[in-house]
Amino acid sequence: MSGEGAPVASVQDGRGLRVAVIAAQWHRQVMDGLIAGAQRALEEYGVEDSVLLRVPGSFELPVVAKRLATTGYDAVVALGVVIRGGTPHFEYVCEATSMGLTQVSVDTGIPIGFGLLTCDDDQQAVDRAGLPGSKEDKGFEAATAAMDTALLLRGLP
Ligand code: DLZ
Repeated sequence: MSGEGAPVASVQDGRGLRVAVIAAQWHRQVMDGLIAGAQRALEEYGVEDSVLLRVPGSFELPVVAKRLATTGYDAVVALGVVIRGGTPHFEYVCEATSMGLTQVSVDTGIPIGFGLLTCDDDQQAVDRAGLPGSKEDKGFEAATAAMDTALLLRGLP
């Protein structure tokens, strides 16, 4: 189910990790797929300490990510779906969210898995949602990226 060029995942031992998953509430079916993919990744890594929080929309992901990243979580997984509409709103939400998450991650040193789908239409989102028939599983990918990075950082001075 991974896209071409996606890294070959190898399951690591994430038992000591505290992981927070934050998920926006727009586009419910696709979000359900992303959340399920992220939770499956946490299960495969054996994560025993995790939380799932819902935020109103993708724009709210960075501020909640910052709180979690500064209160003891080792990794945050940010999930959202933004579908292009007829106004420039899409660009504003996508840019603000991705810049905000980058800033939080770099400023705090806590990895944030980037599970924000920015799509032209519903089909592109479904294709990436890890649902039956989807081509990719971006929730799973974002979670494994965050956990792999947290484990990597643990081994660095
Ligand atoms: C307002 C809005 C719109 C039009 N579209 C989306 C979307 O496709 N995906 C998403 O996650 N959120 C959307 N939002 C909500 C904004 O992210 C935000 O929650 C509101 O502007 C309130 O701050």
